[in-house]
Amino acid sequence: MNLLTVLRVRRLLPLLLVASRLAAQAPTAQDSVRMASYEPREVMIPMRDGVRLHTLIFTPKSQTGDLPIILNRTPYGIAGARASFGGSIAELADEGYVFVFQDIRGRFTSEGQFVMLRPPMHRKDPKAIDESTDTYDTIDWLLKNVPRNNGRVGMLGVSYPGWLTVMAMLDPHPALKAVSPQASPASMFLGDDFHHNGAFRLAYGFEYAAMMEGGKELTPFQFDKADAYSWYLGLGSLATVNDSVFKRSRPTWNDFAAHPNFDAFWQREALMQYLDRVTVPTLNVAGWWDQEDFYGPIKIYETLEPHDTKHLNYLVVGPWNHGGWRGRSGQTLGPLDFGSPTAKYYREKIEAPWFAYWLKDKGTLDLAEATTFEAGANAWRRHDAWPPKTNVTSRRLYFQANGKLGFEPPRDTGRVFDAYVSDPNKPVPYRARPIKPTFGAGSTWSTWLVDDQRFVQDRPDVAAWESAPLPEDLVLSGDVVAKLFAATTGTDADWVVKLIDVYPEDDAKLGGYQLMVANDVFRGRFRSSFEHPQAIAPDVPQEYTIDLHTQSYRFLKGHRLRVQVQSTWFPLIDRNPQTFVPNIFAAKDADFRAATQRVFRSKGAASYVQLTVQNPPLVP
Ligand code: PG9
Repeated sequence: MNLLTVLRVRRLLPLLLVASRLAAQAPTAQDSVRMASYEPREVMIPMRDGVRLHTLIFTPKSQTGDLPIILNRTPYGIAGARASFGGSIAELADEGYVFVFQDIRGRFTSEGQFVMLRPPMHRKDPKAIDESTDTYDTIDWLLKNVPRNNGRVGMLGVSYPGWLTVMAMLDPHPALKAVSPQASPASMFLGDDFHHNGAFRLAYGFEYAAMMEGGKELTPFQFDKADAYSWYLGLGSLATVNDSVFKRSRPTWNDFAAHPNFDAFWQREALMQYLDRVTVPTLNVAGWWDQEDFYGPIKIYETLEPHDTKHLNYLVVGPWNHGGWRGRSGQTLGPLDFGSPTAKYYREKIEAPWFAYWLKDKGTLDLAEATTFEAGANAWRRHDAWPPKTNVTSRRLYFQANGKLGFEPPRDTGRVFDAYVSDPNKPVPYRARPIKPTFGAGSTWSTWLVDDQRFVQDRPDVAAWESAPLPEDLVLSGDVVAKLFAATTGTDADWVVKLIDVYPEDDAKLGGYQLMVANDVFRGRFRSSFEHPQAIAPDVPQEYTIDLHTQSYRFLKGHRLRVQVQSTWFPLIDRNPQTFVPNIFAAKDADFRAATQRVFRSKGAASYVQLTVQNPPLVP
């Protein structure tokens, strides 16, 4: 593929790389001036094992004194890096740094072999190479070979580049003085791109492996159907994928199929075990509606926190989708308007001063431990801990009779439940059909989390409970957890829980809109252990705890709260056959069977969503 084609494909990829995010937006005159004010130099930097990595070094044409270096490493290609000066890193570019962009091992024109999320090995084997040692070697080379650097390096990246930033901070080069891992995954089995609570994220996992391991360039998978839902359903059992599509050409797919449980493969990949100290000032960044990696950045912050004796670990969460803070304004997301350009605010008021403080000794650091954007109130909040420890109360939102939802615990006794039939051969779509491909031309994947959930409200295989209109604002500020007492007539089941804000019918813009505020899926076979799945005893109610993560969100007076429960979410999540088989990737078509799901709501078996509510709510 020639360079022009590569650039075109890359422009079409949604939200992958700092540079490609920018390339989608037409540069303003000011952007063009900024882009032209940096001079690129292309080098191959040698690593300790002789492999050379393709790197672009941009220096300001009018550099006057020594400058710090800001490093971005990526698997997505650096050819379009210059465009990022126009927008996604404009505020940093105005501050003045030497910017370095690098293709990691085996990607584009870098030498060596690419390994998906190459596990850190250097602590066990001092001779091993990994992304941590590659970053170390790169920094060492830059300090010696970039004229007029001030000896300090900062690093940032979104998603895979965010994960690479975490790798850099594990055992950092002494010159690494500040890092910002943004939307970095932390565990691909427990909560990020590839699985959530053991449920396989089919569309993302399949299309990502197809694109990343189809050669060095990024080529989105070509569907021969307009509706990806129909295409994925037409595959039947995933056992056919290698024969009919990949022909064993995608190592990452083969790993999915060979490791259906949280075994040594996924355990080695999970970051938490490596985060045993805060080595560098760390600015963790996440988006409330991140469709790819929300578990990761929160988990990384939380895992580092007990080690943060010097107060160097910070958190920022805004009203963004995956990488939305690198988009030009961040005032809107899908139909939502947050009343101010939140992404610009973050870059100007938080990120740029943060790096200038640590890398240039500029200014003072006026950053709260955690800064969150409270959607609904549309205001930034400063916290001295996240989740907040003070002024919050835990409240249970119970599933009640006649589809009602409320804070009063159920009084009914006996076998009281709501039921639906879940058929994996007719799964509930995760968004309105036709569903477009995840990557490539026309993709709308990046905003699916803010889709109106009314499109499934009348389906018989989606159960729902809804509150009366709120008499006053209700502010979530912290953790959200669902507790389900549920039974299936099958021997395995998925449980999807969505917490929804229902706008009043007379809302001028979004009348009746059903906005997801928190959600997740839990694969029932893993209820006792992610390592050792077990069949579910048919018809026996079990208690499921489903982490719906954390939120800072104001349900406004007059809005209603709604909870939806369903057992398929396709093709976001692969189909659970609902018949226990050792490995779902090897299931037979005949294993996929309809089952009746019962969600209990009695005094002794109450199902509810536990909210952390701010008390009293701050004035908006
Ligand atoms: N969410 C993407 C990803 C990160 C790490 C591994 C696989 C995928 C990304 O946007 O980079």
